[in-house]
Amino acid sequence: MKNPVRFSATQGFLLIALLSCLSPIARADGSAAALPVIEETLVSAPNVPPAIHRNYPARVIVRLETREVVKEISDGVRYNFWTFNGSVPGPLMRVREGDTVELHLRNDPASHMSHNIDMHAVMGPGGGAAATVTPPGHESVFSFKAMRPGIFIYHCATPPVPMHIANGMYGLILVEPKQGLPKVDHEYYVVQGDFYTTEPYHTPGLSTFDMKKLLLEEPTYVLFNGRENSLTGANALTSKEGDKVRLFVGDAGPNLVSSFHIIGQIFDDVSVEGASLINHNVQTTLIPAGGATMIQLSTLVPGTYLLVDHSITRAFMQGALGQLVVTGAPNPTLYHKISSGPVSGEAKFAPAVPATISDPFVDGKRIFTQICSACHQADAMGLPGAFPPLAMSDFLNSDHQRAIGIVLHGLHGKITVNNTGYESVMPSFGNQLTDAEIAHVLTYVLNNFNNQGGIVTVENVKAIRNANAKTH
Ligand code: HEC
Ligand SMILES: [Cu+2]
Repeated sequence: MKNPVRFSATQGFLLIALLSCLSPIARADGSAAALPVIEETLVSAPNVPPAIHRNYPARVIVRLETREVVKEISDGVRYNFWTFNGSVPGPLMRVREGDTVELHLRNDPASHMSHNIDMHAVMGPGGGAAATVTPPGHESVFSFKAMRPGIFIYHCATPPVPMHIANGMYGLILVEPKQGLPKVDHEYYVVQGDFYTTEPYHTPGLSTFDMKKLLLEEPTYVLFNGRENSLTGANALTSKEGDKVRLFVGDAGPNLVSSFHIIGQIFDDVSVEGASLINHNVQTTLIPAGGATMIQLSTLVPGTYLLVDHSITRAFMQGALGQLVVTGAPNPTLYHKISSGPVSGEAKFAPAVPATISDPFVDGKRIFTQICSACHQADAMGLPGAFPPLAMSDFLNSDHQRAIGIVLHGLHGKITVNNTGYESVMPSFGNQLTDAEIAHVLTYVLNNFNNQGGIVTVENVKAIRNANAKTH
């Protein structure tokens, strides 16, 4: 019998040529060694690497180092973070659909424990966690093919996993679709995370991780980019009138789901759950713990816009607050304040009880219960970190005139009451309360709650209201 498989010299040559052509794509070990190699440039949040303009796959080398660092979590409050590359979140990795990503994960020799990485862009055991367990002073290298486009969380997955995430070990990896993303004027990177400390919110000094609060899912801080005020003031995100902005927003948890919202902005396009479905005209988008999204918006009206988790306590009392500052000329067709000022004639906010009440103390108690106690509490003891006490308040007792001004015009900025600092906002009640009502409530407060007594008269209030009206 003839050998059924027999090649001529020419056929054999062709076969070898064909195999060697295919080999970069079809190698059995999957290492795609023939792809062009690109060293990923990493920058820290809220910045991101530039858009990808390639139309071919590459082998992208990403170098991360896990580091345990003590940094500020809020002004004057320090925390021992565990990080990728020293920052929370770790840098955003940007690759193209079809790329092979080669991750080099080093663990700082000064670390106290092993770390690894689970990337939600990976299809494979543990999202890479199984291949990257790295003790202090070691390095692990693993590669994966980024097969699906989208924006994905990465995080440390070393037990106890919630603790590694709660200490700041997370970031985002963007896998751009082959055709790229629509062009925008600015791109920013924000990751929300919840933090658990034994010390109450804003306790100066070093705060420590609290396992009990983690288990109860009762965070002390809920933060964008691992630090309160990381996106406010000089650090605010910026844009110009008419610009398009893309936000890559993640929620690392470990526990809370984010109701991400920008006050005064509607999102043009939101990639639902960071995937390929695009939703339009969204007010608030849900980001699950361990999820992310891409948001595109148009900044049409100049002003300062607040980024919040619209589980709003987290924004105003736990730190989940950022700013987007839009510069440009006012555009009255789109947004225009027409007027504000006192309404002529009778009181516009009719008091719930007629102001004919003869006893100022009864009236004062009514106003205190209806209005002041909402914040300062029924026992006037206030709430730590949020509302100062009116009970035994050295601040109140030392200056009645100032107290009248506070109720008339509100108060914000740093104050110290009974040796404790507060920095919050009290709204003004000058439009809502009459001079008599302000006199009554302050007199009531001054003569109750172990305060030092005293009387505030209608004339006192009138004088301060008029004095301020003149200077304004
Ligand atoms: C919406 C919450 C809120 C309400 C309602 C409110 N306050 Fe305040 N008040 C605050 C906050 C917050 C501060 C501290 C502001 C700061 O940190 O600068 C404050 C501060 C004060 C202070 C000075 C600090 C101190 O403890 O002595 C006085 C006095 C005061 N409020 C009186 C009143 C009175 C009287 C009423 C009712 C008419 C009232 N407040 C209603 C939130 C509120
Ligand atoms: Cu870790």
